[in-house]
Amino acid sequence: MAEAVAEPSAAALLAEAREEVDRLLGEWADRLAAERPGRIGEALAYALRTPGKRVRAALVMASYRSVGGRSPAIVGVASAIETVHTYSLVHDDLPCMDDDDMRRGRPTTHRQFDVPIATRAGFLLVPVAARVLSKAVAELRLPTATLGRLASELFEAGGIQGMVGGQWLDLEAERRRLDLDGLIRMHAGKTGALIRAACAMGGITGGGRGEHVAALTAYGEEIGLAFQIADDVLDATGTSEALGKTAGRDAELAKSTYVSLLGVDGAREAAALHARRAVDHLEGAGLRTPELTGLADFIITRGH
Ligand code: GRG
Repeated sequence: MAEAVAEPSAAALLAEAREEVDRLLGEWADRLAAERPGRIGEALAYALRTPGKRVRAALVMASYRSVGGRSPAIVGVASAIETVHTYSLVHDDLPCMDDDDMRRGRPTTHRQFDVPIATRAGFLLVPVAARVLSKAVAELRLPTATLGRLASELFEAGGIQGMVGGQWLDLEAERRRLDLDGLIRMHAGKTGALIRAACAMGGITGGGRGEHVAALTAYGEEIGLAFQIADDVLDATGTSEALGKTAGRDAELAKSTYVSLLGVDGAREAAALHARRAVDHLEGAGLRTPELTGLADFIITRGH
């Protein structure tokens, strides 16, 4: 895994997010394996237990705290997003998409099990995410209307207007050169939508005022782009060992990326620009916190 370089409060938050989300998703893994004994239950548990950086979870938690949220039960909302993200990784690695063998330093789910099981486990994680979210909202004692708002944010971001739509553009763009606008559209959907939703959901769960949720959403939109640009740079410059997945896949698949369009230095500058814009949105709304600025910095410097 890429080494985390983050300012102290962001580093502490990421460590907290990893510990808390791993614990909660570990409980869900046990529950699902007991509900569904056999290979599918095992595959669900395997995918949920793979150790990610939990950046989206940390963004939920930091956004929640930035508007005054204080309950530790926020980890449930964070884990719901991480569950959707995990499903996307299981499917992204399938032979019909990126066809990868390693993820998070471990064999991908279809390598550990097989393609039909990994395909089904990926789909099954979507209703699991809904269950995780709904349990979290009950624990936070929030009204049903808030559950509806959070579910809309999460599942719209995960759908054709967001992550699936962006991945679709990505698959269509293989071996075809995209221009910068096309690339931004693809990145904003494929990676940005879920990250944007993480920030919005943190603000909504914390009961943030309209303009605060809007600023967090704008921050999330910029930071989501910065994240995917940094991911493109890492794919081009990192090692498989450090990344926990096969490095250099974008070039192998002849994908258009920020690196193929702007070069490594140009891509790094673009990531830094989006991160700066992200923090400006917070500043404009008086929401700048060390955790949120530290996460913006972590996103563009990770793996350096
Ligand atoms: C049916 C077209 C269609 C799509 C299904 C597969 C899919 C949905 C979407 C793919 C979305 C995807 C994999 C985007 C890449 C996002 C990304 C940069 C992942 C890496 O995120 P990290 O670094 O990973 O946060 P960890 O492992 O730390 O969680």
